Amino acid sequence: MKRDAVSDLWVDTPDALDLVRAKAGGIDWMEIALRNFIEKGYAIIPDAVSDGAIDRYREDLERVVRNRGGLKASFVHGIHPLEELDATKPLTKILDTFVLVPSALKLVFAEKIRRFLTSIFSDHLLAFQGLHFEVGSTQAIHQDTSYVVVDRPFNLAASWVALEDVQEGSGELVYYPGSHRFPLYLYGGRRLPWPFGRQRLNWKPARDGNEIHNRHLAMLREQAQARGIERETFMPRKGDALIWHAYLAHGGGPITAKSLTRRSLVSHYCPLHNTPRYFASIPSANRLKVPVGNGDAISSMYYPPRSGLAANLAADAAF
Ligand SMILES: O=C(O)CCC(=O)C(=O)O
Repeated sequence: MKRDAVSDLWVDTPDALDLVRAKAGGIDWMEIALRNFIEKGYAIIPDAVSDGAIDRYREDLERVVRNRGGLKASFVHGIHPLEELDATKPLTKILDTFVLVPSALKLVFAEKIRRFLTSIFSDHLLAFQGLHFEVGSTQAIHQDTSYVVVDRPFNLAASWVALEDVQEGSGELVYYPGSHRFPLYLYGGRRLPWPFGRQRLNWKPARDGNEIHNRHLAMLREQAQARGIERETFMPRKGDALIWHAYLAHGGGPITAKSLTRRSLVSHYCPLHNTPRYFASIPSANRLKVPVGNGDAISSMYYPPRSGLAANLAADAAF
């Protein structure tokens, strides 16, 4: 697979570190964050979101949940109305809350997060595949490119925003620093020669089966071990954010203190000129990049845009 088929972002070029100073525009925290993103595959942005914005989002979310406002959630691989699931169970993810709870947009597009992502993408942002967690996910360490698919696979990043101070034992976010430069693990293309069996970074369970995916997860552990990379843990305060590279191996650590919550919000982004692969599998009327101001946009595969998305955004005059 050719490098430019994977990414056309400056942060993935061999001379990226030489460009950091100019790209940071004299802003110290940006320079540190860009350097970390390039070298380690993630950047931590302290105080990315205000407590007030988080409190408002959490209150609005609770109200929408109480009113059975139509939110959906995934558990393992299935998608269900939230009311049918227990959000306090690990692996339950409330989907695209920014559609039905517009105050989420203040978190998804918080100024520092926007500024950082706009710099690495050299474009406006499209936010999609939002995940709200009440407790630690306990998800195995993985690379997002397996499941979050964009027409150019590394033109993708995610933000993880702490909605409360994270406590030890709550199933903290964990990751292998530097794993964004691990060799590409390719799905497809094994049984038939190119172009019939085109190589991909994403996993298609029905076609690929579980074995090749399990080997991918094992490979991440082996690569880390072979390079002497220790797993790191994110212990943020409320409002801190971590941005991960599309290929950073990360997951949810074990929950050893069962009573603890670990509220967090994950958003995936690509440059606005790129397109998530799911656009091909949803009704054409829903293939929208809905503007949210500042030139950025959101999209959702879970909620028909006309029945909420655009209307809610218009209603939230404060944004
Ligand atoms: O927050 C976590 O525990 C992990 C989240 C994650 O791996 C993801 O959203 O891709």
